[in-house]
Amino acid sequence: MNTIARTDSHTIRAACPHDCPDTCAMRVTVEDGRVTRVEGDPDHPPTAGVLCTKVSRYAERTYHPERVLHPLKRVGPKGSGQWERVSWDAALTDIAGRLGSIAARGAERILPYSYAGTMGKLQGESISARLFHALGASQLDDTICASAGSDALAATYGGKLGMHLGDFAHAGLILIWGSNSVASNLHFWRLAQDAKRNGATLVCIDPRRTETAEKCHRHIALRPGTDGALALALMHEIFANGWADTAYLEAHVNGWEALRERALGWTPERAAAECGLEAGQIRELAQMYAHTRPAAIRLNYGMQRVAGGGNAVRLIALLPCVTGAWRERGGGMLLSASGWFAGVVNAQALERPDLMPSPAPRVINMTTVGDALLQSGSEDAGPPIEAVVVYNSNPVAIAPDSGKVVAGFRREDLFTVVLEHFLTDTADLADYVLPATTQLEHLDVHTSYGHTWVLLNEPAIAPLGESRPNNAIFRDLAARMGFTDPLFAESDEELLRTAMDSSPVSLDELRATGWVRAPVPELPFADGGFHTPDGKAIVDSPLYGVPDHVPNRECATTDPALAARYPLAMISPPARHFLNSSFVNVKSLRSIEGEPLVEIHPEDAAVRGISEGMRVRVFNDRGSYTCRAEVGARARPGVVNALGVWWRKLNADGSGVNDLTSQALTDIGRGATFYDCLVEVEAL
Ligand SMILES: Nc1nc2c(c(=O)[nH]1)N[C@H]1C(S)=C(S)[C@@H](COP(=O)(O)OP(=O)(O)OC[C@H]3O[C@@H](n4cnc5c(=O)[nH]c(N)nc54)[C@H](O)[C@@H]3O)O[C@H]1N2
Ligand SMILES: Nc1nc2c(c(=O)[nH]1)N[C@H]1C(S)=C(S)[C@@H](COP(=O)(O)OP(=O)(O)OC[C@H]3O[C@@H](n4cnc5c(=O)[nH]c(N)nc54)[C@H](O)[C@@H]3O)O[C@H]1N2
Ligand code: SF4
Ligand SMILES: [Mo]
Repeated sequence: MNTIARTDSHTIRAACPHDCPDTCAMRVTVEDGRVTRVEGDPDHPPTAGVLCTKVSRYAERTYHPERVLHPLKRVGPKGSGQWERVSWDAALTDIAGRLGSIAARGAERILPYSYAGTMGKLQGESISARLFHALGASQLDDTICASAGSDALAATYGGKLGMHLGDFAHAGLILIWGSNSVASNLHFWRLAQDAKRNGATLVCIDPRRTETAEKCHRHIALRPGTDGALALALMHEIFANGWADTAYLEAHVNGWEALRERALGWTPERAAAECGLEAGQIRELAQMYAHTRPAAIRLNYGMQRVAGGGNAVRLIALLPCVTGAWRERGGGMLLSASGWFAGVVNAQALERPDLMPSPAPRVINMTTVGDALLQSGSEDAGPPIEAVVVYNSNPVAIAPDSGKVVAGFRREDLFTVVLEHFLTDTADLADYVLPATTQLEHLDVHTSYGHTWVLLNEPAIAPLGESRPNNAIFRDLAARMGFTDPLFAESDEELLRTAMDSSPVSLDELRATGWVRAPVPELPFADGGFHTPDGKAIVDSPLYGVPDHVPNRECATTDPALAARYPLAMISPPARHFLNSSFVNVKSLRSIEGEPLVEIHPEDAAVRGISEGMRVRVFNDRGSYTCRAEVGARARPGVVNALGVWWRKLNADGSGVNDLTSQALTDIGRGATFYDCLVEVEAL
């Protein structure tokens, strides 16, 4: 029987769709056709029955009175909030016609813009990608979050590979590096607690005194963007004192001598000056890391959102080679586990990049969408962008340098279609808003970047109102644009079979249990075997050379004149009860977060006449952000923390933290540099 037609009380197996390394298995209780409870699956090992506060409120988000439940067409000027309810038929006929006539002049004038609003393989990118590939639309370079770290891992180990999540429980030392795990990686944090109970030492390396930092044994509060220098100084100590595992290096790391040579130039004193730390702290950390076994590193993407993010990830990723930590259960490092899913869920078969014309259409970097829409940056090769189709993302809130992003989306000559659950900052500037289903209303399959299970998400309820899964919308649009090949009409069930066709994970088992572990070796790199051509880790990359510390673009070392005008470094890590800009409109969660705020150290506050709770203006040459000051020790001197990402329209003056951030890119991976940002703060 079709589960969504049932009227009795029953439970559905589902998966959390959000961009979070934990990818929880969920149990959804449905009573009389309505979801009454969303809980963590107690049997799924990483989830262990627990969801975070945000997703425990998923039903509140799904039944939110402000859900967009029928297609909307703009009737007033852009951004005026004047909408007319239209039928699906009218909306899609008009959209197909508009996109078709733009494509007739050159399909690169159309830009699809999507990210990880859902991490589902089916609703994330399948029929959409097929359509835009076949059309020859501009390609989107998906750099907004993780590309510096991803490309750095690929350049070091040949892929996004790391320790098993469960093995952190066996560690004797865990460096939690650029990760507020309590907020953003809760199920790792549980294992770190297990390790702690068994005597492990936890060290947090983060400029901010986060919820995580205050629960660790040590907090190394370095300046933003100086992680590469710290990693080099740790290696300095390990090599200089003869603590390196030269047997491991010799057997499994190409060119390790070049790494030693580079590290020997980074004394703890030199790094301490760069990082804003004491040399003694670095010596002590090096000693701990070299001598505590097993030693694990949980790196997260927070530390790679700076000019030198890629180099820093390469250096930190090599630390377990230098000490041979990979040899032991509980030793090694994890940034992303997604490389383990190659061949497990077939994304190529879903997205069909082979449908693209030759030569391939131009690539637009999603991080510099502001410049791309205004043709104001370096990314202006080719014709102007005349249409944007946004799904699974809220660029007006989350992309850097909002002043330009907003101006771009406000262009009267730009045709914008947004598939959404809510009237977000981006939907507000659309010509059409099309209602999409949530995870409770559609089928999907998930991999994870923090563990190694594949999960199935069965729909629990029928789509609310007139909402439709992304795929249903793109199937209908493709047909109206004349794409009649059956591959544009594959149902979600067929897509699921396509994705799992040649997988080592059985679809039948997945349907029966809801989650299946991908085949990953137990101690993957105990004896080398990295995913590089010769199985050895790489120091001297043909693309990027030997890794080094690359300072922030916006700091006193690189740009003293700028630092004189804007002396405070701003980072904008996620607020615990939001997920990027998702959940900001869920009242119960927003009331926990309060209002947009910036944390500032008491010394920095005092010289500016700022006291606790005061309204302040944070500003630089790109823009300004108005929020409340929180004076205290969460911020280190010289650094302010503006937690994100609030909806612009929920702030009194409509400003957002990304009014301040820059479109400059990382050293590796063309990624965003949200945390490489100088500002000044003044009382209002
Ligand atoms: N609750 C919640 N969970 C989330 C998210 C969310 O928005 N809210 N976002 C999700 C997403 S999209 C991602 S990509 C993942 C990972 O998302 P991340 O953005 O990595 O999330 P955090 O774990 O908060 O890590 C950021 C941490 O890095 C610190 N940091 C900033 N700059 C530096 C630096 O230069 N060096 C070092 N060492 N630390 C620095 C910040 O203070 C913060 O504590 O989390 C996901 N989980
Ligand atoms: N200043 C600053 N900016 C940041 C960051 C930061 O740390 N600081 N973090 C950056 C990072 S790491 C990331 S990953 C990006 C994230 O940026 P985005 O990927 O844009 O993530 P969200 O803001 O969560 O927006 C996702 C949107 O997708 C919608 N959505 C969810 N599911 C579906 C679906 O099935 N169909 C459709 N059509 N829509 C759906 C949601 O309603 C939501 O509005 O933000 C980046 N921006
Ligand atoms: S957001 Fe992360 S921790 Fe929360 S339910 Fe989803 S996967 Fe689990
Ligand atoms: Mo992200």
